[in-house]
Amino acid sequence: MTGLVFKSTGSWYDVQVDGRHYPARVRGKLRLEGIKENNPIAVGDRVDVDIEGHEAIITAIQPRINHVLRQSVKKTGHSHVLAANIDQALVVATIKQPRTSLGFIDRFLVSAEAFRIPQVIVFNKRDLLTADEREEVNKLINLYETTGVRVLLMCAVRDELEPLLQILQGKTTLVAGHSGVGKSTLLNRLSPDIKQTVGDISDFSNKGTHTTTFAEMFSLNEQTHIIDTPGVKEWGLVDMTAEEISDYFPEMRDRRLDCKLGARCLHQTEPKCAIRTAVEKGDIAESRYQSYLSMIAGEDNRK
Ligand SMILES: Nc1nc2c(ncn2[C@@H]2O[C@H](COP(=O)(O)OP(=O)(O)OP(=O)(O)O)[C@@H](O)[C@H]2O)c(=O)[nH]1
Ligand SMILES: [Zn+2]
Repeated sequence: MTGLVFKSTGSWYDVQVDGRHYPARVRGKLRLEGIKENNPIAVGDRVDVDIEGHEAIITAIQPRINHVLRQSVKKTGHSHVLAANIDQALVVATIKQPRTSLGFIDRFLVSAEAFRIPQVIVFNKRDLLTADEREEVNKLINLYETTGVRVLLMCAVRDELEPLLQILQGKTTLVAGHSGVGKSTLLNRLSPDIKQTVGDISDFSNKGTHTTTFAEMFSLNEQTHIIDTPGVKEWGLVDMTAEEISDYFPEMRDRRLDCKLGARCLHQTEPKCAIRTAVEKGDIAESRYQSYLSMIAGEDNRK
């Protein structure tokens, strides 16, 4: 039988089989091609299971369409699979109370792009914006839409959820956001289950450390899933070289072929750089270029 992994603590799993949830464990040592860890089962994985009484036994991990890595908590250089089989990645951001930095948004988008996952931005707390701030957010919406991102401006406490539900329907969406942006407010409104299940986390907390950094999946309906990622500050830019980062800025990807130094150009001070020329002409947004520079410098703009 096939099961879908909703929760993974590294030793126990919550697996849905035929619409029912089972606590699950692994029999033997499972490996997945290209992954060094043993039993690299992640939220979103499809697994082969046997049902034994009230428990499910995972016997194999099915091939993935993709996965997202996060760096190890202890910064040992190892990375873990945070979630698998993701259709899109959504970041909740705010212009104020608190302000999400563009560096954080860009880093999120670039990381998703590197895993070939389409992106969505929800700018929340629309109700708090002054006319000037509204104009600022409209410019950002325009900027991100031209780079191929879907963008919604909303008020999580009041708005109809229909436009967001349309974006989510039929997909598995990884959701991230800084503390305070209204992610919980939004998720709880999307599904009453989410609050309940969040309260259940203590069942798992004594079975593994770092519980708060585990991703968890919720169903909105049979075809629609949300993966909440508390540890999102740690994901992305894993194993990425400076040379490849501009490949994950869609507006830089094609232009960089025109740089005089070709693939060796890092678009900093090199001569005849097509990216810098495009920034000077206003064809690439200054804020995106600054995010790029900060990423290749290895700066931590996960705030
Ligand atoms: N004015 C306004 N307040 C909002 C909106 N959405 C959420 N809030 C408020 O913002 C605060 C933070 O919301 P949360 O949903 O807890 O934010 P979070 O992103 O989950 O943050 P953590 O719980 O810290 O992870 C709460 O007081 C919410 O009521 C909104 O659209 N407008
Ligand atoms: Zn260049």
